[in-house]
Amino acid sequence: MLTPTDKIWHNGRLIRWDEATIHVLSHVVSYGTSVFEGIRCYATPSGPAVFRLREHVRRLVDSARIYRMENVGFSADQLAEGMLELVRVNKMESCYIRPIVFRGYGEMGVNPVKNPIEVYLACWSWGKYLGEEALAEGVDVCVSSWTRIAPNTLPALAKAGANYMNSQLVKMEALANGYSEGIALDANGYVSEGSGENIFVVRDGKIHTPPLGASVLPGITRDSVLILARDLGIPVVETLVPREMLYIADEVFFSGTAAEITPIRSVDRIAVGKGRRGPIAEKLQKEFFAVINGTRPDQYGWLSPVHAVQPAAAR
Ligand code: PPE
Repeated sequence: MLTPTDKIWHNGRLIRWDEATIHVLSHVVSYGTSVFEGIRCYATPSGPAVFRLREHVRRLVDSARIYRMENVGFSADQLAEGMLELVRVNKMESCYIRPIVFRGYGEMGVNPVKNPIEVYLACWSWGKYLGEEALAEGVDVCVSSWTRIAPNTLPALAKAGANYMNSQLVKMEALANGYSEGIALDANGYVSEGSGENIFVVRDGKIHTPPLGASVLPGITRDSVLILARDLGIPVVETLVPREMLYIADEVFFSGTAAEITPIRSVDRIAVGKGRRGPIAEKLQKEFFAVINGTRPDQYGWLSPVHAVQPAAAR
């Protein structure tokens, strides 16, 4: 169960957790009119720091724009500052941050534009997404019988609430059949992504990941993996991945804010490689965790400290 924090940010104002309620006839409830983000704040030796805050805010603004919410009422800087303030007032060392932009209460009917845009920022403590052992041991997954949202239906580059009805079908089917997660194929039958993760496939030392045209969310962890792999000198390509590549791969792994970098040890009960975490996933995890835990200098500028850094003279 969700453990409440003190405050939630609503349209620029901090309100109590229990006050953050909406009317049942808000546009979002009937029509799914929302875009959102998922961001992690990590405990580092110099205090809590938000991972790739700018990139997440940018994707939120992009998602809103795709749905013709051209002005959400707050600038990217205001939203970013709102999140840092939220983590501060809730006194969190680490947490998951969930900004949500949606169409609220006003008019009924499919046309959303007369309904007010509401912006909420919330945070809470969120542990390991696919189970405690997943990061070290890997997870057992299946290819879903559900197809990922297709081009010209729901735009995959937007992180919209409605997309997650598709993700829920994928996830529920996987769990019902005894798997941790499902992988959806795109409308052309190529590998797309997990219900809440991007996917990577390794063969002969080279990493493959589906391109943005394969109905994937442009994952920020995905981008981080591409950068880390490049800097480790591991060849990586964004390319169409046929389903059967999953069965003959040396390694397969997921990336996501919640899932971080999670190895996959079997697909459809076929062992991936040796049936456990592979060396490339392990190497990338090591790099990734060194950055987010702040045990290595933040060479990419990926961490936004929650507490303002004191100028040297004031220390
Ligand atoms: N694809 C999907 C469909 C997706 O939902 C996520 C994030 C990703 C890829 C990875 O994107 P990124 O987080 O930017 O690296 N899924 C979020 C939702 C989890 C949830 O259950 O809610 C997340 O990981 O925060």
